[in-house]
Amino acid sequence: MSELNTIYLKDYTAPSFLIEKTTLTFEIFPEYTLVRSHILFSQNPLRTDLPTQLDLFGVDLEIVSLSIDSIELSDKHYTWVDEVLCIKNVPTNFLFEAVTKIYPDKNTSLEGLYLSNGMYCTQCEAEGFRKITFYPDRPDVMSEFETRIEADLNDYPTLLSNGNLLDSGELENNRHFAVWQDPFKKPCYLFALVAGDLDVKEDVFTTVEGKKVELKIFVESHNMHKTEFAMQSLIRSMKWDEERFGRVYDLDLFMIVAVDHFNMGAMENKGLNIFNSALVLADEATTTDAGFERIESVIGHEYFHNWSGNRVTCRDWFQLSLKEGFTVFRDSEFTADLHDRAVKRIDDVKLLKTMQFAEDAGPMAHPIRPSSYVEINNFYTLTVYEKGAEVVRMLHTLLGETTFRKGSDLYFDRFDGQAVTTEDFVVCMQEVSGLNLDQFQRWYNQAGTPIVEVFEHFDQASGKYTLKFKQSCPPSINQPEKLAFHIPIKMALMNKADQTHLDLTAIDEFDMDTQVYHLTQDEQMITFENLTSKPVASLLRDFSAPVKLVFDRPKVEFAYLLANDDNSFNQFEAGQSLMQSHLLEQYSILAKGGEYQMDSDLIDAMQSVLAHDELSDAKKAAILTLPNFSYLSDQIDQVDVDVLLNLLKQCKTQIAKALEQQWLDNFNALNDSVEYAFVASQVGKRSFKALCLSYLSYLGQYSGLITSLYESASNMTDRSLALNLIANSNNKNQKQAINAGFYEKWKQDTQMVEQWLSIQSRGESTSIADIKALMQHESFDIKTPNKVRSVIGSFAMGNPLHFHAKDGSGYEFLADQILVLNELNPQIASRLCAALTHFKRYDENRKLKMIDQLHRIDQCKSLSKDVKEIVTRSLQ
Ligand code: 0A1
Ligand code: ZN
Repeated sequence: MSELNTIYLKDYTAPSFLIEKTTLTFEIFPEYTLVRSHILFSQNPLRTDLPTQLDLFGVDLEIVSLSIDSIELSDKHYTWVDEVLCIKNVPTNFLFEAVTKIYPDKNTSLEGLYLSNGMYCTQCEAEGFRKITFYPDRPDVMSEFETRIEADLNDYPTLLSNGNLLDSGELENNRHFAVWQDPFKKPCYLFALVAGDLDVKEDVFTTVEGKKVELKIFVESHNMHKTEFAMQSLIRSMKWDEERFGRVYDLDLFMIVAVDHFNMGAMENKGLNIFNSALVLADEATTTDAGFERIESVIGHEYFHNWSGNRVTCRDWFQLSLKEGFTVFRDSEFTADLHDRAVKRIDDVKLLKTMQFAEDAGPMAHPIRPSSYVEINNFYTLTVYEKGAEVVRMLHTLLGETTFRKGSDLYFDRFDGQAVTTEDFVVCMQEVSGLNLDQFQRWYNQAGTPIVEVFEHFDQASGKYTLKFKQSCPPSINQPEKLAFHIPIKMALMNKADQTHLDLTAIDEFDMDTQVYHLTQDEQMITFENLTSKPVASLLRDFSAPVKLVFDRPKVEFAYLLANDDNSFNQFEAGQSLMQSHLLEQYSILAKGGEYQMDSDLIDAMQSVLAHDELSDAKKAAILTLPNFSYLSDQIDQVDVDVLLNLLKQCKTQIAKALEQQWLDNFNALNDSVEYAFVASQVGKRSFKALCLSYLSYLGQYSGLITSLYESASNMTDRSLALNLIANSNNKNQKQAINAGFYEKWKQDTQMVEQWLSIQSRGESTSIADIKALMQHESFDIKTPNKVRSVIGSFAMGNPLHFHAKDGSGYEFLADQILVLNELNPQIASRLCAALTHFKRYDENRKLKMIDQLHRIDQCKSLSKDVKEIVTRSLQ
């Protein structure tokens, strides 16, 4: 990566200057925005070298004037090279002022200040503030902010920023102003500003301390009817954080603004969260169950950041998982407490195993605390977020809820108002528990998914049972060797005769309180004596560590655990293991030209799940779903895409046939007409119903059932299920008619159009030509990330049949789009590259074609550092 400037964690130095206060004025005019900054700097007392050089970041700014202590600087007094404005010989304490001009209407990167449907809004994390004004744009420089906004009264009646409204009023020329003050010190990545013509949904939350907090959700007026769910989600989040984490809200006001143009899901700016509209706006007619759950969890996630991220923030961007891993853990617990804990765990682990494990095995593998980066935006990854949350979850598993809560209280108390590191977090957990977590820290510094191999042996004659664990971790880029991890293995040994658990009290390294076995060595062994029969081991319960468990055991044991394990998650895992071993066996047969053959034991096991009277509908749906294409391709060396897709199709068809009557009976029984509600029992029913119909759809004769579900659907979950199945079908005319009808009915609703585009792009019968046609549709816009994700992203990640077309046309198409987006929005372009970087997984022909496209992208002269970093790492 020679041409790229790499930033290293080891080079961290404390800032030279700190800030007492930042005062900003934004004068918004149609052609440009004038930003006046007034910043009080003082030398950092921690810097014993007494620095006199001020380094500020600035990108795409037009300088009108710069001054220090009211003395104007000419260009002789500073240099401005590669984003850094450098002023030499500054005093110890001084006032820095800058007037800069920016052009939000030309800002397609959606970082800094930009326009979305005529509304001004900001996105500053990670390094967007430097596109607003010159500033020490790093999270360990924290300041109070006072912000004045001036704009036209008619076009921008709503003027918002962080904190509390201090003043507002009218100005000449039909303009007006508002002044906001945020009393909490914060880094500039948490700064936000909004100016627009918005309606507001209001409510009040009374904290446990009796303080009334005003809650406001700002949206374009035509979206007001879609704000109630977000408001109730916010109220639930505030209450939950008080009860479960003892965290109380601190300002008098909490605001959310919905914007249509947003690179990510949402942003936790202090007191003024900005959300991608798709993650706030909801109602029964347009939002699926999955959509409601997502919105509730993201509202929670951003709200929880008020403590885990804002009150206690990150020292530098290498520590990103400090706030993100912890906050994802918190939002996941929120969902689990409110809904179905087992199903939430299953969903989270599925995401981890299908997507994060692939990241950990690919060219972008990095520890949850990376040691270097070129573009920090490339590190908002599944590893930092989801694996980061798993690492926090392991601490929770090791400590137990009560001690973990003590650790979290200590962390918030000790570091309130500071910018800290992941070590600071772990040390709090260590102090409250007395556990030595030195080895545990390796989870923060070593990339890759550890493999835990298990070997068991039972000797009937002596009644001796041994269980041996062996851990290893494959090499990653820059980390050829890994040291042993501290792996919590939650376990039980089940006595087959009466389904009781063996008493594990006497086992070394086993903690009875948490039911956790501590695996810390490369190899460890457990021995039991005096057993009359071989126990059935239920290992890694609740997926207690993000590892690959390899345990070659008889299939009958999986079937036993599927029927009897009292750990819901492991019951699910047993089912998945049975399906996976069948599919992998059949894959090798098909790959050698053989014929597919269904395994009757698998059908029996599925049948018993269907007949199980203690399993909820949601659990049945989860257990009976086959591992997906993406997960399976990771288990196969150089997968032949055609063989795997063909295998999945045949297997699903056989399952559909063998259990046809059950799918049909269950579908009919579940397809009732109760009034829609987003509650766990109904959500479970609908997900099981969806699975039944999906299997039936493989039999061909059920298209009538699918269309009638589409026509009679009273909610978006059913409607989108039917639409998905129709998108897979080859009946072109019917498909076209339904799609056209859908669009006509819903074209005014942005979220519906986005879902409609995405469903079509994932459809098995949607070719590249169809995708190109969708991009010509009036609803598509390449400058809107949601539309890009709906069409191009869904195609690349969710339409393997056509994306992996043998002639490479899918890859070429994606590379074309990446090159266009590279100029408009590098963040989005770089995210799309991921689909090309896993070429090592695929057969030789596809692999070479993907590499060709990566080279083609690499040749672009104006490649952004976002895309360059990904492409360079992949081709290394
Ligand atoms: N902190 C936000 C995620 C976020 C990150 C970067 C963004 O723009 C580049 C926007 C949002 C979260 O975790 O929700
Ligand atoms: Zn977050």
